[in-house]
Amino acid sequence: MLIRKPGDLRPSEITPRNVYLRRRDFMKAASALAVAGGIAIPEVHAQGRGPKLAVARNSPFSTIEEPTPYKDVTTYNNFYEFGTDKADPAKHAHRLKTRPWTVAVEGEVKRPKVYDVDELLKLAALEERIYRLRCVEGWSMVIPWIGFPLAEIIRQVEPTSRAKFVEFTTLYDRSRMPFTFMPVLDWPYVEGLRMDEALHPLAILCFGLYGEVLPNQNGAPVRIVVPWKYGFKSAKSIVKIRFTERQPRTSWEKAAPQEYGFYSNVNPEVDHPRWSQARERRIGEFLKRPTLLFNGYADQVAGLYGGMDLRRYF
Ligand SMILES: Nc1nc2c(c(=O)[nH]1)N[C@H]1C(S)=C(S)[C@@H](COP(=O)(O)O)O[C@H]1N2
Ligand SMILES: [Mo]
Repeated sequence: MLIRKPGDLRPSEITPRNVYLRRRDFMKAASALAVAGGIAIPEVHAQGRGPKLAVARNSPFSTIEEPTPYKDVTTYNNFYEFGTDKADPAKHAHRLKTRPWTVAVEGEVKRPKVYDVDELLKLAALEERIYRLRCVEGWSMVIPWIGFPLAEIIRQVEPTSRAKFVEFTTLYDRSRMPFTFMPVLDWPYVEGLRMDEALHPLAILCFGLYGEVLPNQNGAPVRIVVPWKYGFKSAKSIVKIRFTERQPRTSWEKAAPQEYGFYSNVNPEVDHPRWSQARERRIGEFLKRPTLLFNGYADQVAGLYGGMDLRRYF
């Protein structure tokens, strides 16, 4: 087994897709051998079901960690509009209608625009980014996302000098989202980033995973992925992107301000008031592993928070 030292994403860990593919071939060969020898090794990259999404280029930002199996990525989800159980989104999200779909980009910008999602999809070259996603509840996954930097769309709409934050509003459709009848959160689900966070090259607008369009339960047709923050910052099924002068009030902050801060950077040293954040369980693994500062992306993002007290701005 490959034992890795916990640490930051090092240049040696930045794997071009050809290496990832070679590793995949190796795994295939290994499982074929194992089958020949009578030992069953589960297919690492199970086939999905969605339409394919072509990836234009390799990303230098991918981790070489083994991706979590497709089945787990698409059946163990948080998407409270479809229920609070991990299995609920996969059961109920087929009710979401993802076309036609528009995303309004507005607020403190010189060129506000309502984008059709298919137009948005073509705005920049799609890349595969294999990122860790770490949920505040203590589990984590490694997912081959498909998207492009959020910065690409920010550039297009030309934010004014007053734009200090970006607010993401997600779909609120009572007729298709059965759990929005329950006051679990103040719907619609709203998340936010500071402008420099949104402009960071690791933050992506995401349309797919595992080479296919996003399954509904993972936030179709468009979501964000912000890999150094707890999973809830990665808002799904986005309908509005608004640039603001004031820090947006997010759904989770409204629900429990002492538990969920605006920043919510993954930080093993800052506990959630009800549990420790020091360790996490990678889905599919038995033993817990230490959680890394900024989810392992400290080399790239720590500079955004220079001089900030991360216990206060949690
Ligand atoms: N609209 C919306 N977005 C959401 C959520 C949600 O409940 N509603 N859950 C968040 C949480 S808590 C996590 S951990 C991630 C999970 O993403 P995944 O199911 O694709 O792994 O989505 C985030 N985005
Ligand atoms: Mo989460």
